[in-house]
Order: sequence, then C-alpha cells, then structure tokens
Amino acid sequence: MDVKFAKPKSFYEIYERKPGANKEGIHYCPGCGHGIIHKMIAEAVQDLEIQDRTVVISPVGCSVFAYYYFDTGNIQSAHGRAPAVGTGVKRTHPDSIVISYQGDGDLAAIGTAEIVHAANRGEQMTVIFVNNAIYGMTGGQMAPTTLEGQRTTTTPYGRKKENEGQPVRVAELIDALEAPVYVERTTLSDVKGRTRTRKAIRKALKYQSENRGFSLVEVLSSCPTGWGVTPVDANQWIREKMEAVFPVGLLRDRAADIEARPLEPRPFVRENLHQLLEIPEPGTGDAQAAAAQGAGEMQHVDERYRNPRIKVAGFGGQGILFLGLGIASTGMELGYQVSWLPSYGPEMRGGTANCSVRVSSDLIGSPIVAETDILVAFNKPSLAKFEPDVRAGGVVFYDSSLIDASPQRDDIEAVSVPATQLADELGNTKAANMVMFGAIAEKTGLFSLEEVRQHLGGYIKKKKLIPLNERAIERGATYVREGA
Ligand SMILES: Cc1ncc(C[n+]2csc(CCOP(=O)(O)OP(=O)(O)O)c2C)c(N)n1
Ligand code: SF4
Repeated sequence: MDVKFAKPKSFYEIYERKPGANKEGIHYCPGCGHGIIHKMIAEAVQDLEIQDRTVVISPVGCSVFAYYYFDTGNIQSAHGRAPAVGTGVKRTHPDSIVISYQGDGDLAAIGTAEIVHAANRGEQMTVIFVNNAIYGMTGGQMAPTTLEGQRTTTTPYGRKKENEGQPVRVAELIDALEAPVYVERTTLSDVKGRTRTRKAIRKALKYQSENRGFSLVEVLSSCPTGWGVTPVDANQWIREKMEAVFPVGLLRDRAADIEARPLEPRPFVRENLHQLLEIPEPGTGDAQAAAAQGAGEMQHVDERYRNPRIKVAGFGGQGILFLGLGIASTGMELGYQVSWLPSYGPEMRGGTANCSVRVSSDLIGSPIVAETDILVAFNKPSLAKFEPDVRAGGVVFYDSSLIDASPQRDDIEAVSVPATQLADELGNTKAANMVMFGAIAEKTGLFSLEEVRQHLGGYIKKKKLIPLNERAIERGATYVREGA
C-alpha cells in the first residue's frame, strides 16, 4: 500500500504567527493534545470537502491561536462565548460548517451557560471539547474537570470535593438534554483512542454537513506542561486517572432517527435590521418629521460642532450617564445615527462615571470616543483626565460651581457653567446635568431648545419631573446666551 504523509490542505502552508516565529511549527508545547486534535479536524475538513464553508471559532485558552493554522473561516471569540458566536454564524450562514473549539476552562467554567443553551437549542454546530483537566494557557489553575486530588496552582494540596466540588462530566451533562444528536467522549492516550477520536470528529462534521443538528465530541487530551510531567507520562496519566473519571465511549448517536433539518438561509441585509430588531426605522415618526425639516444632514450646526464625539464625565450620582443618554436619545429622535457607551465603577454613588456619546449624520464605526470634540466635565478629576483627549479646536463645558480651575490648554474653547449652583437655585441639585444640556444645546446648536424639550419624554420616565427638567434646560441656555 502506498501511504503518503502530507499536511492537510485545510491548514495554511506557512503559519504567519508573528515575525521571527517558526513558520513551520506550531505554538503548542511538545506532547500537547491540541496539535493532534487540530490535525484530525483539518484532515476531516479536507476529506469531507467542506474547507470553503468551514468556520472555526477559536476560544480563549491555549488554542486561541487556532486561526493561524486553519485555512478556513476563523473567528476568535471572547472567553466561553464560542457557542454564541457559532450560533450567529450558523443562523446567518446556514451553509457554513461551524466548529466551536473549546477547552475545559472556556467551555465548562466561564462558558457553562453558553454551551448548555446552545446544545439545548440544538444549534447545528460541532463542538470539539478539549478536556485536559486544567487551565493550560494561564499557568495550570484548576478547571471544572480537574480530578479529585489533582494538584494545580490553585489547588496546591489537591482538589477536594468538599471545597471545590467534583469534576464536571461535560459529555454526560450534554447527554442529559433532549436536542443534541451526537455526543461521544474519546481519548488521545493511545493509538486506539486516537483512531476513535479521528472517527468521532469526522462523524460529527459529517452530521453537520447533513444538517442533522448539534454534536459534541469531548476529547481527553494531555497538557504535559500544566501537569508537570513528560508527554509519555501524560498519556499514562490520562489512561489511568482521567479515563476512570471520564469514561470514554459513545453516549448518544441519534442521527439515524432524525430528519435532516436544512436551515433557511437568512442573509444579513442591512435594510432588514430594524425589522429584525423590532425598532423604528430612521426617517419614520418624529424622526421623519425632523428629517423633513432638514435636521438629518446637520448642515445647520456650526462646522466645529457637527457630528460631535462627546465625552461626559463626573462622579456617579451626578446624572452623567443620564445626560449622555439624553443627548443620544434626542439625536436618535431627530433621525441621526447615535451611540451611547457608559463606563462606570461598581459604586452606586460617589464612584467615577463617564460615557461616550456620538451623534452623527453618517454611520458610526465605533461607539468609543477617544479623541473628543465636546467634553463635559462635572468634577476636577474628570477635567484633568479627559482634557488631553480633546482635539485642538474642541470645546470643554465644565461645572464651574464644582471645579475651581479652568482648562489648561489654550487651543480649546472653554465654557464655564455653574450647573450645580443654577440647579440648586431651581430647587433641585440633581437637575445640574440638564442645566448643562441646555448650555450645550445653546452653545453648539446641535439641537434647538425646542427639540430638546420635545423629546424629554423619550428618556425621562417619571413624567412629573419633566417641568423641572424643562426649566433646567432653559436656565442653562440662558446662562450661555446672557453670561449670567
Ligand atoms: C474573561 C476572561 N476571564 C479570564 C481569562 C483568563 N483565561 C485565559 S485562558 C483561561 C483558561 C484556559 O483554560 P482552558 O479553557 O482549559 O484551555 P487550555 O489553555 O487548557 O487549552 C483563562 C481563565 C480571560 N482571558 N478572559
Ligand atoms: S500549556 Fe498545556 S494545553 Fe497549553 S500548549 Fe502547553 S501542553 Fe498544550
């Protein structure tokens, strides 16, 4: 027989991982199971002729770099979230073959809920679950699959069931659900086990290509580095210890009993987005009326303040996030593209808070505001922290009743508004944020006062507070207009 050993075509020929890295080799430690499993997947993908539609979702863990090896579609997901990402890929591209590749930290710790629900929904994907009984990437901490008595950096005296619970048997957990079609546990500890693993991976991928449903293959795999043993001893340890706790074998194969369920293609079309998310189309209702008045293009706004990137910052409890929300909400009602990205500490009161707001007549690429056109600072630390980010020619509004220093830079415009004091005079300190909103509207012309007033109901839920907020907006605007 003519046996040829060749790299599967579904691997890249050269691994462009980083400058100077070995372009032939992989980043895994000697004796690591990941490389073996990668090869089995790549061979199956090649043999099933599904390379052009396979999408490998790599996790966080040692296999985070899988995308440097598989010449397929690749997405690197957040820790534990591969099944969710896979769900999105599969539902929007039903013809794709989705492989959710996950370690035991990724799948059975931080991602427990993700995997259970994806399996329970019967998402049509193949999960390759690499159980090496430890967190390899982060230096050998205990995983949910760590064996009783096993020493790890976080269980230096060995895992105790009284303290850390018993090892989680993932294949059995998934087998307890109705929807999955195929669940098998295999091992890499010997040749027989590897042959079985190779077949299981093939079967799972074949079932997906036949639209049969959700499959999970759990592979008992070695981590000589994390376990502190040689590769040979690692295999022995899997055989003697791991397989006693995680019995290998088929748990379920229902493929013959179920009908193929081809998914309807649901291509992502931008125009459908509002319908899918059940939100009003821009250009309808209030937004339409505003657009008809010419608000959509922002031509009426002075060039300096057009399509602003705004940062609002101060202490928690000052209504910082609410002011940002008000600006974004008003912009949205007027038919602009908007984003609002809050950032706050864990404290309910007294911690720092800021939000990034964008109001734009163009599509917004990112809600993050790094360079700022309009900074609104409600306390001294916020002014100090965010003033350097204001672009030359930008504007800073600051609450001069709380900040006893003015901005340092001379290439920006500074607008002092004693917002807290003015709100106090109106009878409610908490209205300082809306005093500032009035000041911003008056100074920049981004919205008219009438527009701000008209859309208060969109984000102020307690209607009885609207009159106070109207007075606050008016007061801030008057202050800017008349300087008092
Ligand atoms: C949200 C988040 N929490 C924690 C981490 C740290 N972290 C990186 S990998 C990892 C666990 C990896 O273990 P496993 O999934 O078993 O994969 P292995 O490295 O063993 O292949 C953790 C906890 C992270 N990157 N992100
Ligand atoms: S630390 Fe363990 S899982 Fe990670 S590459 Fe090394 S042997 Fe493999």
